Amino acid sequence: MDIATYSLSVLTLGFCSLVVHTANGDVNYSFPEEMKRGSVIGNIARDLGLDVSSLSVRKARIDTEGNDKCYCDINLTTGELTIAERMDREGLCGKKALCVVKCELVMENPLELHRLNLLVEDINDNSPQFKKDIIKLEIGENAAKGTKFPLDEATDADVGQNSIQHYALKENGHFVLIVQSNAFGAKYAELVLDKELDREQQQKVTLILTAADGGTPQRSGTVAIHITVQDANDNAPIFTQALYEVRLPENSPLGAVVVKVSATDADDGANGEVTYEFGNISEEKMKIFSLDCQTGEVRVTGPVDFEYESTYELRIQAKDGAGLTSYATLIIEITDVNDNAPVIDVKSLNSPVSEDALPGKEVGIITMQDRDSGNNGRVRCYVQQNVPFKLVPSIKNYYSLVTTAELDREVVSDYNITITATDEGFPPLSSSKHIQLSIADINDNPPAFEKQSYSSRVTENNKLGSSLCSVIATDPDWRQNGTVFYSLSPGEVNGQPVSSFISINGDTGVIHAVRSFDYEQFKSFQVLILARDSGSPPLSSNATVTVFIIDENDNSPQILYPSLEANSYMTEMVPRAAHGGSVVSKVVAVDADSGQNAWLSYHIVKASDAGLFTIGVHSGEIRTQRDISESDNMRHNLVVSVRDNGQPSLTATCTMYLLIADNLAEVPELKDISYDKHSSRVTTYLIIALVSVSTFFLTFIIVILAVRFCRRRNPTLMFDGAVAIPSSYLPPNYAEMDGGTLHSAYNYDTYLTTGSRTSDFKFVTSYKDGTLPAEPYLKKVLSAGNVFGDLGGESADSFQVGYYS
Ligand SMILES: *[C@@H]1O[C@H](CO)[C@@H](O)[C@H](O)[C@H]1NC(C)=O
Ligand SMILES: *[C@@H]1O[C@H](CO)[C@@H](O)[C@H](O)[C@H]1NC(C)=O
Ligand SMILES: *[C@@H]1O[C@H](CO)[C@@H](O)[C@H](O)[C@H]1NC(C)=O
Ligand SMILES: *[C@@H]1O[C@H](CO)[C@@H](O)[C@H](O)[C@H]1NC(C)=O
Ligand SMILES: *[C@@H]1O[C@H](CO)[C@@H](O)[C@H](O)[C@H]1NC(C)=O
Ligand SMILES: CC(=O)N[C@H]1CO[C@H](CO)[C@@H](O)[C@@H]1O
Repeated sequence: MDIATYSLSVLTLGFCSLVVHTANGDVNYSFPEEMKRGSVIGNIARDLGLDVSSLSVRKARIDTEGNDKCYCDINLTTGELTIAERMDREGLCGKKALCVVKCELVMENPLELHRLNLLVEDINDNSPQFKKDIIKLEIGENAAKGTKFPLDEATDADVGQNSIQHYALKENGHFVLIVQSNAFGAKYAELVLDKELDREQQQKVTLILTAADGGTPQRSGTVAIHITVQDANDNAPIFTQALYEVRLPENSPLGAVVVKVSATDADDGANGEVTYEFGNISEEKMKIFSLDCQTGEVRVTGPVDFEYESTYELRIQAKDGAGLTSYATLIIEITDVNDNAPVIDVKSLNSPVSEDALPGKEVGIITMQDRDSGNNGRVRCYVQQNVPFKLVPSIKNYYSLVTTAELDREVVSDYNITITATDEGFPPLSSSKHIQLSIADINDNPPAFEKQSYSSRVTENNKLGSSLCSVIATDPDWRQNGTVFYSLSPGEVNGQPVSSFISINGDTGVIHAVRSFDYEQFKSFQVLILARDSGSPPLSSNATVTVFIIDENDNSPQILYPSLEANSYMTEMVPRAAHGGSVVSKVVAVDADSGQNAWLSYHIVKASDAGLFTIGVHSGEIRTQRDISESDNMRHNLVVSVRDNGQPSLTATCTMYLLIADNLAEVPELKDISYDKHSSRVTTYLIIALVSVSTFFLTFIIVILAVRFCRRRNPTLMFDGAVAIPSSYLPPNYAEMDGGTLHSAYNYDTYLTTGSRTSDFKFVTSYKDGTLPAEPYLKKVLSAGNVFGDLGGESADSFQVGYYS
């Protein structure tokens, strides 16, 4: 038989027994669920009053109605009802309050059927349970207090007291729990916001919810509630500093980062995105600084000049995505850099400066300015070396330029003054300025002659207007103060005005002769030349010009003896006893010229007896050549020529008459010697006069010498060795040194150097000497004697008066 057929037969059978048993009554057993297999529920035989031994005979067994599973079994030997299968109340009955499992006891022979009611009692074998492990909630942080959030209920398979009795929430700061029952009586919980959430403080809140049943022991189930706090834009950006203070050196390069400001916003997402911008900034500052709106970096975009603006104050705004803003202040202090060189400014300059300005005179006012500050702006200034100027600090940054020494335009007429100013920055900057200062002239220099004395030689008989020499005086002063004019100092030469001798060209200084000079008249003269500048008042200086006149052979020798007019009267007597070589006479001649021109030589040109007489070439002495014999003629005449040594030479001739006799009585033909009675008489007078003058002169000299001798120990005879020629015959220029070929001018100089002690004396002497006229021979000698007498002995030593012999 298959299962279906069996079931049908049992069902049919059971229906029949159900009816039977209904008549016999039920047996109820109550026991907790989940009893072990084999656990004894009760003794069915005893409860039904059946004989135990008959059970197995009568094939007693437990059946269920229909297909229901049979959870019990019967021990045939003891009659006990045992658990044959685990019985889960929740599985058999679910939420039913009473769980009854029905089965039947069937016995055969006779068929006997007993209904059994098995009442399964609940035990707390199920815990409350939530649907999910985690409950996720999203709550905005701006949710108000008291807001309720329903939660899913928990479930518990147990019933009655063993089902969920209460909920509990783990202690937390924000939420409390209230428990509600729904329409079906199920309990559920609601979260109530007790304290507002702050996302910025706590982004997530985790709660533990516990559901507990009422069984013993109690069972519970938990669930985690994860609450995500959702952001609200409840925070404005906040700067890290309310006030940023930075120092920025001036001239910072473009793009340099000044500072980086930063603000944070606690909000999330767009609400927390901060952008920066300048708050209410002027155009001007805008050009200098830029602000990166994303990074908050402030950069330099324009020229930063401390001297223009030393502090900048900027307001910076930070804004989040939703428009909340906050502000910070940025103060940029610009620090000085030594980028400005000092500036030198000449405020005033007194140029030109007069050269007579005293040291310390202010010639200009100068300012020094440096736009930098502190040490960078502290200026030191100085004037370059080697100019007589310095800077004297005055008020503030004003300086006076003053002279430090006396100025002289003639030495330096223009100054190139360099003023240098240096500041004390690091590195220092400096600048300099050139000032042109010129010095104004003062007529402070007289003209200066090249030489204090000039001399010029001019040959006598010069042409009129011939130039003698030129003088030059220089004057270093400026323009008319230095323009020199020459003039002759008014004076006299030999009683005549200087201007009648020479003239001077006022511009060139060339001196011209105005007349023809005569050496025999004067040998030299001296004039004073003036040089005057054209300043006001003018300054002048002087120099002496000595004009020496050079002799020319313009005078022929002049024979003094024998006189040219001499006749036989002037015959010389030669004693008969005269031996050879004895002097019988002498030709005396002078020459007004000097030097070579006056160097005379004597020659016999014609003689009546050629062998008897000779003449000393230089002395003019006529000597016998041999002893005079009886046979010689009594009368002789010699023609003597006297020649000077000039170029060309000039000559003069005379005739000498010689008579060989011991006395005049012997001369019978004396009367033959023709002569002019008148001239003879004149000659006689002349001789007498000369002799007397000479005698007077000699007496005078002797007196003077005696006086001298009394005063001095070593008197010196002045005319020592002079030939006994009448001194009145001395020619004007005849005073000469030994070796008389010297030129008169040199001669003259010699006198001066040996004889003079002062130049004044020299001047006076030479003037007198040189300008003495030729005629008064005696006077000349006298004055010469006076002069030398004044000079004293030693000068007289070198003085000789004589002629060549
Ligand atoms: C047994 O249980 C049934 C219902 O399940 C009830 O009607 C009957 O009265 C009970 N009998 C006894 C003796 O308790
Ligand atoms: C901006 O600043 C100027 C002066 O600096 C002021 O006059 C002006 O009112 C300010 N504007 C705002 C919007 O603050
Ligand atoms: C002054 O000196 C400066 C620099 O040394 C020079 O350039 C200038 O030519 C000078 N001026 C005169 C007038 O010397
Ligand atoms: C010449 O010097 C005078 C002062 O002695 C002065 O006043 C004048 O200006 C000077 N002349 C020139 C051209 O420098
Ligand atoms: C010539 O110059 C000197 C000084 O050099 C002076 O003493 C004298 O008076 C001047 N003479 C004349 C005439 O100017
Ligand atoms: C089939 C079965 O379980 N029989 C048991 C009945 O009870 C007696 C005594 O308790 C046991 O010995 C049997 O094994």
